[in-house]
Amino acid sequence: MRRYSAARTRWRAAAAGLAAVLFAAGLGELTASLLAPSASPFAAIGGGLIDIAPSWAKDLAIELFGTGDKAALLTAMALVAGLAAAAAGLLELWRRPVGTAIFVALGIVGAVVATVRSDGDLLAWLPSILAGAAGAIALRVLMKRATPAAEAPKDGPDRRQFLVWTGATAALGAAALVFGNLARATVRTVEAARAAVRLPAATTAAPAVPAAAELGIEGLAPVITPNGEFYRIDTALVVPQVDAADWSLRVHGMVDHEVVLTWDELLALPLQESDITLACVSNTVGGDLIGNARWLGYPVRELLARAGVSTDADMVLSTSIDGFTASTPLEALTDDRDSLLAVGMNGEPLPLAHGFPVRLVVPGLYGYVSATKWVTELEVTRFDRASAYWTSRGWSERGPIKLQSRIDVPRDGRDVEAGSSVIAGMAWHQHVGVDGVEVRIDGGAWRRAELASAISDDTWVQWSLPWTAETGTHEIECRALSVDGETQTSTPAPPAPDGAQGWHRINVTVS
Ligand SMILES: Nc1nc2c(c(=O)[nH]1)N[C@H]1C(S)=C(S)[C@@H](COP(=O)(O)O)O[C@H]1N2
Ligand SMILES: [Mo]
Repeated sequence: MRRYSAARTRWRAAAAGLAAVLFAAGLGELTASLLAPSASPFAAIGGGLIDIAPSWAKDLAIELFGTGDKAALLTAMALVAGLAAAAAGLLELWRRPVGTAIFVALGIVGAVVATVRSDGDLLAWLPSILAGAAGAIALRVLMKRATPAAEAPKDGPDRRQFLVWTGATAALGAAALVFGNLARATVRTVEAARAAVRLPAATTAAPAVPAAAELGIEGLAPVITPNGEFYRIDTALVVPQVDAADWSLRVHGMVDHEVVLTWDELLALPLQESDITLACVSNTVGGDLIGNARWLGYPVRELLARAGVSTDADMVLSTSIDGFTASTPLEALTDDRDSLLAVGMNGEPLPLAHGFPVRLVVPGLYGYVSATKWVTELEVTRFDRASAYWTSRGWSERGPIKLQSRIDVPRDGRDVEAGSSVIAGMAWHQHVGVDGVEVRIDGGAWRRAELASAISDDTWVQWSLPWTAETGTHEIECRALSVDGETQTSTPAPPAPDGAQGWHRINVTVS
């Protein structure tokens, strides 16, 4: 047997902590996958962190990671969990039972957060409590084997025994993690329910997309964004699983009579199809948190008319199954625009991540004040009586989408071959309309680009300009002109509080 070494014991304690946390996480995920996906300790604590994080942290996360913000959060949480677990191992070595107490405490925190965040899920606390207890017990058991036996303190622990026990614990945990995620993926009842949905044809179909709306330039965003490429932004760490058969929408508040709508009732109503470009207020100048789809849904205007809206009301607070809320100016839901209670996206039921079974889509407003996914409630109210998820976190109360344009071709920073070339991009000012786009090179004169056919004022539009590229480095800028006479401002502004602005400017090298 090797001589007992304090340094080696510290490594063993840290390893015991890591194995214990893997074991705990595995058990937590496995039970959550069988009970409720949102009750997984990771999802509960991550979701809680998203809710309590200050706005600047969320803005930064979206700016840095875009739609990868959730993967970034999970990676960071895994790293922190690993470090905390190693620390718990060391603390158990030096100040027993502080390490095991940390596991128990984290389990309790997870259970409380999961319970608070769950929609009446009676067992939401269970995965976290099991995980905390499993972690504490695993740490106890492994630490016994990491430290010398009381009867032979000079000999040190049995090295082989420690390795076998720790390895087995970690392997069990990893297997449970993998199995838990597989189980969740194969259960997928809501994905199956979605696959079985047959949407009715639209009573009012959208006109065909004009052939001249799509310039077909390589590298230019297509005028209709395929569902798989559509940006996704939301606060839901785990995509809510709402079966259409269980879905209903309640319209209440300042109305003459409450209306409750089930999925079957909704599909039986005359549905309308409309091409609408959705944009996120967090989109930076030149960014890609914007997409255009053909939506199928019931006009919100008709639904509100059925409920009878009080003349005192000026806002509709929509609520998602996951607790997210948006406050939409009433007039945007009652005027003649195509605000939809949408069930279809580009000819399919809504993808789960985009709000299956039902979401709101409102032309002209950023998503945070309008596009509630997994929507279950519309409360007719007033701006001075209620506020919503983002507006209570400092974002502007009204969220009209700003006049914007972007250069897609050539890509910023790319090399361009000298000679005849093309500059192309997108421009948008939803529910107002784009009248033109101008481009200038190296600060020279503005030149009018050719505008593709717009699908409608509610959608973005492609533009292009032939360019004879001369050797050297060049700066290219664009600005859009609005149907209402506005010229896109050069004054830059960050996304908060009401959307980014300024000209998109790129630099390329021609050789
Ligand atoms: N339930 C729920 N709906 C939501 C959000 C959310 O966080 N939760 N985010 C909103 C925001 S900020 C935007 S920009 C759009 C994005 O819709 P998409 O993910 O389908 O592109 O959804 C909106 N609807
Ligand atoms: Mo957004």
